[in-house]
Amino acid sequence: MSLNRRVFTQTIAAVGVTVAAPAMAAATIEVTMKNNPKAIFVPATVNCKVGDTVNWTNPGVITHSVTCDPAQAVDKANAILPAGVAPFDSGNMEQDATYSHTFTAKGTYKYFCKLHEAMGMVGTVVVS
Ligand SMILES: [Cu+2]
Repeated sequence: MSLNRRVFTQTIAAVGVTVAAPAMAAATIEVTMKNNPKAIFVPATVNCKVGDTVNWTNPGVITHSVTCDPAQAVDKANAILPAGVAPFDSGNMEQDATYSHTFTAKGTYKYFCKLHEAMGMVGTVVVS
C-alpha cells in the first residue's frame, strides 16, 4: 500500500510539471504595415509558438488589412491555413489601427492585404 501511495504521489508531481509548462511566456510579436517603397508587412515572416499573439499596426495613411481567408484571395496561394483552422480578417485598418490574432494551432499561415494583394502585400506566420 505504501508503494502505491508513493507512485501516486510521483504521478501527481509529474502532472504538475506538465501543466505548469504551457503557462509560461506567451509572447506578442509586432508586425508593422509599411508603404514605402511599396505596401509590405514588416517583418514579412514571423515565427511563433502556439498561444502567441501577433499584433499588426498600420501607422500610415494608406488603408490595409490582415486577411487570412482563401475565399477572399485572388490568388489562393496567398491565403493558407492549417487544416480545420477558421479564416480570420481584420477588415479595413485605417491609420493607427491595430489588429491582434492569437494562434492556437501549429502550422504555416499565409495572409494578405485585401487592398494590395496584387502588389504582393503578403505575410507568413509560422506557428510551432
Ligand atoms: Cu495594404
